[in-house]
Amino acid sequence: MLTVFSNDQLLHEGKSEFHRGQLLPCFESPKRAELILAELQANKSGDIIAPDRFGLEPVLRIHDAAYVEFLQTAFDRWHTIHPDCDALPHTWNMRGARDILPNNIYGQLGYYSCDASTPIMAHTWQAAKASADAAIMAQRLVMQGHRSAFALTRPPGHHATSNVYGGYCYLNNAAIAAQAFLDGDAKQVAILDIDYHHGNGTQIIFEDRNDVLVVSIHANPAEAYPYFLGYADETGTGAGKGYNLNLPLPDGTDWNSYQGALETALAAISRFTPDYLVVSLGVDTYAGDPISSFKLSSNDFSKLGHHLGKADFPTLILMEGGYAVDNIGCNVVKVLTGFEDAI
Ligand code: SP5
Ligand code: ZN
Repeated sequence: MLTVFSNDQLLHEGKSEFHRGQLLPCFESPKRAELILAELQANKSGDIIAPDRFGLEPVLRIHDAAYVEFLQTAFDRWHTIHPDCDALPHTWNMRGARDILPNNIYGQLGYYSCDASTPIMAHTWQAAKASADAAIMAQRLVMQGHRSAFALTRPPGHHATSNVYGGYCYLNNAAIAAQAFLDGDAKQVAILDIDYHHGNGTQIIFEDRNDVLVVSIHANPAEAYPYFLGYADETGTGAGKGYNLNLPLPDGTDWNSYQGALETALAAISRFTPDYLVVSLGVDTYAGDPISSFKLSSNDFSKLGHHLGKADFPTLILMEGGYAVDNIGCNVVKVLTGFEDAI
């Protein structure tokens, strides 16, 4: 499968994230992308090309202009005060309080974020934009007739909303790509999110729309990040009622129970008859993942890829999470190879 990736995506390298009372080295590291690339090359998985630069227009179809400007300038504002560390928020809004943008950088970091595990450093914007460009480039290739393409999007995107970053995500690559299909020749697009964590950003972006079906298989939010969204009773709002499907699964889920959810998800997508399928692929469902609790094996990822290929849609696969770095390349290659073997 053709892969799209820009070396600029490696430039984001957060020092630490706040994790269970401690600042720990970031789980979401450039090494993840390097190891996936190395494994793609070792397996002669297909060409790896750099994306064009697409400007801000496709990003602004999903994200608020003020939020984008904040991301572009936040590090410089922080750096003049704190030259030795990354920007992390420490205060967020609360139920009952007001939706007002504070003036200083500390208040604004809290306003535009949802957690303290997502640092902003010198090159965060450049890398996040390059990651979105990879998604858009791969989207263009699929729209031009490629059966599939893989955008090695890192930093990931599915936790970002139109105006909130978090969960290691700044720009919602899947949402940007889905909108780009609709702004091209598509009438309907499905997003299948198979990261371990619920794609809360993607759900929020599309929950009131019926031109994008969002289906997510993920850990029960009562027990797992992002905690406050991802329950089965969230089916969409307004015109989007019936166009959101959440399939939360318990701790310890293995392929046996995962497969049923995947079949349910793909059946719902087939009924929707999308023009294109966007897959938010996380391999943090792997048994060895350091921050997750599902139990998929490397071989299960081949079966997963096979199901995706058999679904028979023009498909854009985007990278989301996966933190077992020793196995991340192998697991991603298994998905892509399983996909190609099915078509
Ligand atoms: C894109 C993506 O996968 N983002 C995930 C962000 C998760 N961040 C906080 C994780 C807290 C994990 N709890 C640790 C369980 C350790 N066994
Ligand atoms: Zn994840």
